[in-house]
Amino acid sequence: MSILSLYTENTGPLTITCGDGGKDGQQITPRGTPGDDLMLAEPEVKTKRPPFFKVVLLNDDYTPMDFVVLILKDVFHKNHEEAVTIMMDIHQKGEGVCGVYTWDVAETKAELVITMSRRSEYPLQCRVEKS
Ligand code: TYC
Repeated sequence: MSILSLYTENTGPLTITCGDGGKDGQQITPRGTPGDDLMLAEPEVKTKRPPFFKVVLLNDDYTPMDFVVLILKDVFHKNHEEAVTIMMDIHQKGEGVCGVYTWDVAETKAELVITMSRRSEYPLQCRVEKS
């Protein structure tokens, strides 16, 4: 049994044991450079995209339009035109998506909407749903 040391591009030195080809206990260091035939195939690394969540604002009869526009600008970083368009969409259709984020960001923005609304004594509601 011999030891063969190889270098992989990303993970650096890699030592594998071989059934033959070298005296027992002898270290074989190939002269290979990354990219040639001596390179070992990298183990397949499975990456997963994080799940995304929509923050949905709901219409009601009491929250002033200006306040919803302010929320859309301050919390969701919309410009004035986008904020007015989204607010009118929610006003007409009953609800609308303000943005899509990872869980922590979506949850924080939804909490901020509720905190700001209650402080101003408006009943504005929002929910977070899987995208
Ligand atoms: N319907 C509200 C009004 O007429 C405005 C409004 C828009 C409220 C969007 C909530 O999410 C909302 N004052």
